[in-house]
Amino acid sequence: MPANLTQQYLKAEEEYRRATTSDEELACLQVMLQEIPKHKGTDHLQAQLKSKISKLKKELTAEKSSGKKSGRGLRIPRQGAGTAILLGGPNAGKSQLVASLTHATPEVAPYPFTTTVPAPGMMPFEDVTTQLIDTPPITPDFVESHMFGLIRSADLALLVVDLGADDGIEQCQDVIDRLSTTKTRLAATSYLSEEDVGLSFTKTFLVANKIDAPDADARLELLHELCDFDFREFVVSATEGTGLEELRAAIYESMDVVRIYTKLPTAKEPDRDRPFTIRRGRTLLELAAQVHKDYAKGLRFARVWGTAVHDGTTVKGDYVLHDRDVVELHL
Ligand SMILES: Nc1nc2c(ncn2[C@@H]2O[C@H](COP(=O)(O)OP(=O)(O)O)[C@@H](O)[C@H]2O)c(=O)[nH]1
Ligand SMILES: [Mg+2]
Repeated sequence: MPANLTQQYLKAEEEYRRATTSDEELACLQVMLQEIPKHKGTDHLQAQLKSKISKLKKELTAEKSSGKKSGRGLRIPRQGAGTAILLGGPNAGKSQLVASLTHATPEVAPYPFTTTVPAPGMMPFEDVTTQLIDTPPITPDFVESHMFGLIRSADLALLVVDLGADDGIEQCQDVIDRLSTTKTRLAATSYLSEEDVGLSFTKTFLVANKIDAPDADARLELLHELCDFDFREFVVSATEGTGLEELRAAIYESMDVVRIYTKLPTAKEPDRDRPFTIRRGRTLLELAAQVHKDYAKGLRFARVWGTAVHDGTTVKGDYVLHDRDVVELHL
């Protein structure tokens, strides 16, 4: 990591990874280029940023003149606190997991390739929801090109291993191997490569599924012997529900957001039903912009009730929000 990267740079980098449109990507890269400290040590990174920007600009111009979107493929709009994408070989239980964790009803079947297109579902946790994306299997010879964009922009990947079949471990290793030949890879935490801004790593949990199946324990032991993953591991049964509540909480925590309840100055109580979620460490100004695009400009101050301040404290735009803050915006 080059020294002295500013907060703005790091924030733009994080948003670049999570961008779901070319316009968003371009805007983030431009901030990164503007914010990067200009010295010898960052020459390489500066050059990379410039070339990415000019490539994206060309793509966008081509898109505009041809009137059709480039081949970036499928984009699924973000919803809820964040996005986790399920990955794995055929029959690992990805669709069953999405069904068990959400109210979605994907097709679950005892034969491979039942899921043909990525499909989102919303997973509730306490009073918020997180988006889960069910996907077709990744195999050594095939992965849909639109999967890469989805994996890069996800906050978390769930790599599902089938403990119910002897080839489950191999199929899981195949997913890692297939991705390791591309610029979209899995890791214990999310980050962009220092040497190559195009090389992106998505935070991953290993989800060992079907622990209820005969010989599943032995396969789990074998998995530990054969693979030296550093992913956090969850052992579950999607059909029986074993381990799912721990997984659900960990998925939500990985989104790294805080919940904010907004309240009108005239109201006695905040809206407790649907909190806003915003990345941990972000400020009041960013919340205002999320509530309404005009609010960030018009914000004068806010009053906050929460754990970090005395009840009703008056704060400015730079106030860092805390989980479960009640915020009254004054415009
Ligand atoms: N025993 C057992 N079977 C499961 C479990 N989860 C999924 N399955 C079965 O595995 C098969 C494939 O599941 P599916 O969700 O379609 O797999 P996908 O291809 O990864 O989406 C189905 O027959 C499921 O009923 C589980 O936890 N335990
Ligand atoms: Mg499926």
